[in-house]
Amino acid sequence: MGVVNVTPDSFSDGGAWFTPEAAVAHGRELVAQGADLLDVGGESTRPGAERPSTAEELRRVIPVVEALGALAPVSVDTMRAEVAAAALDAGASLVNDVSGGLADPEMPALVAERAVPFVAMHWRGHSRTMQQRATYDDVVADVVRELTERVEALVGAGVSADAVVLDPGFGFAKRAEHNWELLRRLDEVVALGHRVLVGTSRKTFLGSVGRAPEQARPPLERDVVTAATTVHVARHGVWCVRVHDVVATVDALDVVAALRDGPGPDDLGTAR
Ligand code: PMM
Repeated sequence: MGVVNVTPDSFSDGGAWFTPEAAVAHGRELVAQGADLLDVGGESTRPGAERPSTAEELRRVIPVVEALGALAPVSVDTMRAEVAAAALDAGASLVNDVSGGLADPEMPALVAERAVPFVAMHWRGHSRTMQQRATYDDVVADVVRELTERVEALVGAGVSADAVVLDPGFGFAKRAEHNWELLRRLDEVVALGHRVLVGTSRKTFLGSVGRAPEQARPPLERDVVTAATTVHVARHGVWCVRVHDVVATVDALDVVAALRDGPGPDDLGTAR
């Protein structure tokens, strides 16, 4: 899943694709590089971010979904049922809600009615205050329990269990040690039996891995460490990775496929 952020303030690619033309061109490039799915979002969820109005979010997202939906499967990254409905009408085929249906009480019914896949991420509150909620007894057990509660609520609202994709929510109300523990014990999330989506791409905990805080990698220099996490999670049975750098991700997934299946038919072992 390639990320198309139509936002002025995302932490990872802050404003680079803010005009509809730039966002569509970027999405086109990600598909050419091998993305199977494009995630179009109009609200930044970086820690501390303020929310755009619904009208502004619609203005950002809908023209881009319309243009890219003709080219590839598109998911809409939104916490608002009204935006999700308009995006589905404009050609999106999946809803990615970082609040797992908690932010907008209308969301579960909409997803049930439209019968589309729904990514329910682990979430404990909006970005402005979420890092204050990063307290856990056992982060993996707590995330698994809270995701299970979301599945029950969604299914109770009429969403098919098969349509629910789960995401542990890397970086959302999580400190670095929480993110690493979730990666280490990802099997416990996969064991819930749903498809799993992982979004580690360019997150802060990858900036500082192996380095002193003052040497931390800035967001645009986190694609190699992101690809390393992709190898790990792909080997633990995740269905999808949400990433900014599709080229590095395809390379990482080729390594995983070669480890699993052997090298491809073109590799005669003569090159080196
Ligand atoms: N992370 C961001 C935005 N949307 N959606 C899902 N399902 N999982 C994530 O981890 C996730 C997401 C924030 O990253 P960005 O600002 O780089 O898009």
